[in-house]
This record gives sequence, structure tokens and C-alpha cells, in this order.
Amino acid sequence: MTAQVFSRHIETYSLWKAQVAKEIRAYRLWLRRNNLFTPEGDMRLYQLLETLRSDYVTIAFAGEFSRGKTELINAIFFSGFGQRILPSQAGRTTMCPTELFYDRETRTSYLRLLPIETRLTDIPIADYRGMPGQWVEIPLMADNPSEMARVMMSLTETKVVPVADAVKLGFKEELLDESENEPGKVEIPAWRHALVSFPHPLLQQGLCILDTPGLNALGSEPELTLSLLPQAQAVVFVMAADQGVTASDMAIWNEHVASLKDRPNLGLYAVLNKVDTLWDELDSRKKIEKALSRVVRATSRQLELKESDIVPVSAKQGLLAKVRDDQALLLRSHILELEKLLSDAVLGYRRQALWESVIEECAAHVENSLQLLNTRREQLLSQKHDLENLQESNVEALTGMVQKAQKLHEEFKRKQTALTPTQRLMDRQSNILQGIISNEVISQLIERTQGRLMNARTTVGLVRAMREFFTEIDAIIGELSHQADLSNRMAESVYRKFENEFGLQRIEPRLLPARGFRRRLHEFIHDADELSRLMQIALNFESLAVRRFFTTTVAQITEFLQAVRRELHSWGQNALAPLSQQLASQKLTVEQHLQQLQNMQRTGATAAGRIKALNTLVMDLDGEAAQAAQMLETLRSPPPEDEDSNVVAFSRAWQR
Ligand SMILES: Nc1nc2c(ncn2[C@@H]2O[C@H](COP(=O)(O)OP(=O)(O)OP(=O)(O)O)[C@@H](O)[C@H]2O)c(=O)[nH]1
Ligand SMILES: [Mg+2]
Repeated sequence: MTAQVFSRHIETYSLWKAQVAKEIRAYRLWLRRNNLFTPEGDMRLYQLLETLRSDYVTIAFAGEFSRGKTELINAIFFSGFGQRILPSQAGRTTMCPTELFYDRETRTSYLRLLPIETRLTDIPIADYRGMPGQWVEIPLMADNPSEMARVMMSLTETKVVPVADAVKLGFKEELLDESENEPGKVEIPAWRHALVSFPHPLLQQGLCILDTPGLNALGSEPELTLSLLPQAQAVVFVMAADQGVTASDMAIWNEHVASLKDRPNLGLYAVLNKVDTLWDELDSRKKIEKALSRVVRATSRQLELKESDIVPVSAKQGLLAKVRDDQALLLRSHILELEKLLSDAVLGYRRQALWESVIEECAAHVENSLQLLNTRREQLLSQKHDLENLQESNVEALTGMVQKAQKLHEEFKRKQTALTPTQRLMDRQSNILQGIISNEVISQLIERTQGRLMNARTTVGLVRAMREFFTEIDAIIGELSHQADLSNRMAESVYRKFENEFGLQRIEPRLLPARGFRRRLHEFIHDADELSRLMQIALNFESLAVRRFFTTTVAQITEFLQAVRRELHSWGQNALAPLSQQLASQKLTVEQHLQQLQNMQRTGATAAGRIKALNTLVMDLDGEAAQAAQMLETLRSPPPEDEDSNVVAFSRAWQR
């Protein structure tokens, strides 16, 4: 059925993820079976599985007040309820950013509301997520649509406060409505943020939807612009077709959305909603379509966005058509075109991100193991060859072979010992790397900046203090990148040394993404810097707003650095793993052979039995290698929907 575009795509995506997870789990068992298990390697594979498991796909809706963002969400995702679930009727303004998802930890349905007064603290929303006690929680009954819709009305709640209090909370006075009943007071949103969890099939499969209010919410919640929007896989900017791009649309676009255009792994789309207001009984459809393409062209020019990324739709008629199962109206609403564009984009980008963060590394791991098996195979064949040359009950020759195996065994032991100081060197290097961005260094920097912010007397001074913070953090990451480069070269030379001196197979070490660290930070600094500039222009840079902006920025950077530290730690632990694994594997094969030869010496058995056993071993090994090759192929095969996806060329992931 056409109305199932999203569900179908999400389902295919989930199946693909399940398949990848299954392969990784099978590979973990395979490693144990083939004596290639190491605790660090296994831990890493477990972490990659967790990354897959905790994967969310996010679509965010942004735009000016009353353009139909919420109606669009109702139409695309929740028409199955047969009624509006989120409040999008006339006069029902979404008052706070709302995230809809399924809470997989608690597996419960709820609406959680964060009181607006929490803006007076310095705590960013991200930290409040971990403090359920700070939210007002209302249970949801997912099987009762009208009850759900009633509870969701809380998203539109406002409260009346004195102007001074509203300003303290970060609102701009000129944008607030005066209270009808209490002159001198103004109306502000009651809530700062909302989290909605319920077991809708799409949400259960990891979809997360972010609805944002128009009305200057983006301006007063820096976290939205700095973190929530950039983390989405698709951002939909909603405007009204009958108005085109208005000045206030343009302001929101420039300040909060346009910078997302160049983000890797994020699709940015514009929607011209309410096309039904242009439907006119007297005008022919052709004429209306023509008028629409003119609006699309003009929008494309103004937003500097491709025409194919701009979709005219009617959310209202789309919802109606789905609820009434009216196919003609559904087509006319163009809602399915938007659904197709969005589902292709989000899933394509998300897959690519998973490819980079999980699959590439896993595949490299499997390839390494295959090489190890190959070496093992050669060892077994050479053992067999030696035995075949052994004359019947030739005691002397057997003694010679035992001695050879013993020597080889000693040699591997020595090589393994030689790895210990090298591991120490890598540990030291990993500590140096982690030290560059240690908690201590960063806390001191934050404290220094806080002092500068306190002492700044003017807006310009405040912005300068923020800039200095960015410069210093950039210098720190610059040093980190430099050291990461050195570490990579060190790892490479260790690998070449072992390859040359110990005759190990050529393996490429896992390298640190030295330049990637800097790129990720630059993206963030660019957004934050741009935002601070715009805040300055908007003269909204009062000290509280600056403090909140700063704490959000700090929270983001801290989170980024924590992730980098984890990456560095894992690198330090795993950098030499392929080498030690190769030595351990070869040593084990020699050890087993030695035991068998000594057995033969003791029992006077002929070589024939051992040759037969070796043949079986080689055959088993070939079977195991075939399995690993199959895993590799499954891991790397593109998901089924990919062929018709016009958004992301999967092969691009290879070029990074
Ligand atoms: N004619 C028409 N009206 C629409 C359409 N989509 C939404 N509306 C109306 O526009 C108004 C605003 O819709 P919402 O979905 O609440 O808009 P929003 O962008 O979420 O607005 P805020 O939450 O205030 O930022 C409501 O009265 C809707 O009924 C549409 O496709 N056609
Ligand atoms: Mg809304």
C-alpha cells in the first residue's frame, strides 16, 4: 500500500541492521571456535553491536510559527490513529520542542515535560535527560487515541508571568503576547522541552521525530541549533505555499538551518505546505501546478536549495485523505512524495553512518582473521610436508623434527616477549594523547573562560571571551591531531618492523582518525561561532543567555571529547592486537604439532595417523574460512532498498 512508504523503508532498514548484528554475533562465536578470541577484541565487537542496537534515526521539523509542522507530523507518521494526535488545530501552537520516540530502556509510554523555570539553571537539556525527577510525567495510553490527544494538549500550555521574569527566562519582550486578563504580564510557554515515548511501530524501530515550535524557540534554546538539529538525519524546513519565503522564514533559515546544508550525513529539505489554499475551483489544475512550480523555483533561489529538495504539499489534506482512505486526495496532497524523499534520505544517511562507524571496522576485523587462518593453513601444510618425508619409524628424523618444532616454539615465545615493550610504548603514547584532552586541562580552560565571561562588560567582550575559548580548544585539538599523526606513524613502523624482522604477514594497523577529530570540532565551532555572532546581532546577548549558550557549548564539547577519549583508549588497547594475535595463532599451531610429534616419539606411532589428522584440520579450516568469507560478504552487501535510493551512493562510504 502506498500509504506505508515510511513503515516499509524503516522495516527494511531494521531487517538489514538485524542481519548485520547477527553476522557480528556469529563472528564472535567463530573467533572463539578458531582460538582467535581476545578479551579486548571481543569487547570492541560488543561495543559495535551496542552502537547498532542504540541506533536512532531522527527527522526534525523546523520553521516559523503556524506553517503546519505539527500537522505534517500527524499526517506522515500518525494518521493510523484516525485523528490528530499532536495538537495542530487552529490556535494550538506547539509551545516547546517535542521529541517523539520509544524509550527502549523503560519500555513505557509517557509524556515528560521539563518546566520552563529550569532555564534559570545552567544545566543543559542533555543533562536533564538523565534526571527523570526534574520532569513532570504523565502516563500515556497508546491504545486510546482520543485520550492520547487530550494529554498531548499539554504541549500547548502557557503561563502568565511578569515581563521581567519572562526576560530572565530568555524571552524577548517584543515577541510575547500580553495577557488578556492580567495587564502588564505576558504569556510564556509552560514547558521548556517535552519527551514523548509510546510503542508506535515506527518509533519502536528506532525512529525519533523532533517537532520544534516557531516563535523564537530556536533563538532561546541554543541546544536545538547546536545539537538537536545537526544530529538529525533529515531536517525539514516548513513554509506556507501561499506566502512563499517570508522575511521571518528567511531569518530562521539563515540563523538556524542554512548551515546544515553542507553537513555530511544530513539531508535538508524545504516544504511548501498548505498547497490546498491555492486550489481553486475556477482555476484549472494545470494553472495551479504552474503557479506552484513558480513558487518552488523562487524558493530554490532564495534558500539556495535544489528544486528537487523542495516539496509542495498539503499536510491537512494528506491527513484527511489517509484517515478517509481517499486515494485521489492523497495523490493531490503530494504527501507521499515527501515521505519517499525523507525515508530514502534518512535511511541512506543513517546506513552510511553505520557503515563508517561499525561495518568497515568489523569487516577489517574479519579480513584480518581470514589472513590468520591462511597463515595457519600454510603452517599445517608445511608440517604435513615434513611428515610425508619422514621414513617409516625413522627415530632420528623424528627427533630432528621435534627439535625443529621446539626451536620454532621458542622463537615465537621470544617474538611474543618482544611485543611487550612495544605494547608499553603504545600505552604511553595513548596516555599522552588522552592527557592532551584530560578532564583537568579542559576544566581549567572552562574555568578561565567563565572568569572572562564574568568580567566582560560589553556584548563585544562576551563574544570575544567565547571566541577565545574556541581558539584555545582548537589549539588543543590541533596538538591532539599532531600527536595522533605521530602515533599512527609509530604504529605503522612497528607493524613494518614485525613484518620484516619476524616474517609476519603484512597487515595494516588500525589508524586514528587524526584529521577527523579536527574536522568534527571545526564543524561544531563553526555553528557555535555563527550562532554567537547572530545572537550578538540580535542584541539578545544578555548575560543569562550567554551563560546558557556557554554551558550548552561546553556540554557539547565535553561530550565530543569524552567520545574522543574513548576512541583513544580503545585504540591504545587494540593497536597491536592483530600482531599479537598472529603470533599467538602461529605459536599455538606449532605447540599442537610439537605435542603430537612428542606423542609419536613416546608411542612409536607412524606418521600416517598424524598426516590424516592434519588433512582433517586443513579441511575444517577451509570450512571455517569459507564461513568467514561469507560473513564478510554479508556484512558488505548493500541493503536491498539501496538500488532504488537516489539519495546516497553507498559506494561513497569506501572513498572516505
Ligand atoms: N489549509 C491548510 N491548513 C493547514 C495545513 N497544515 C496546517 N494547517 C493549519 O495551519 C495551522 C498551523 O498548523 P500547525 O501544524 O499547528 O503549525 P506549526 O508549524 O506546528 O505551528 P507552531 O506549532 O505554532 O510552530 C493550523 O490551523 C492547521 O490546521 C494545510 O496543509 N492546509
Ligand atoms: Mg506545531
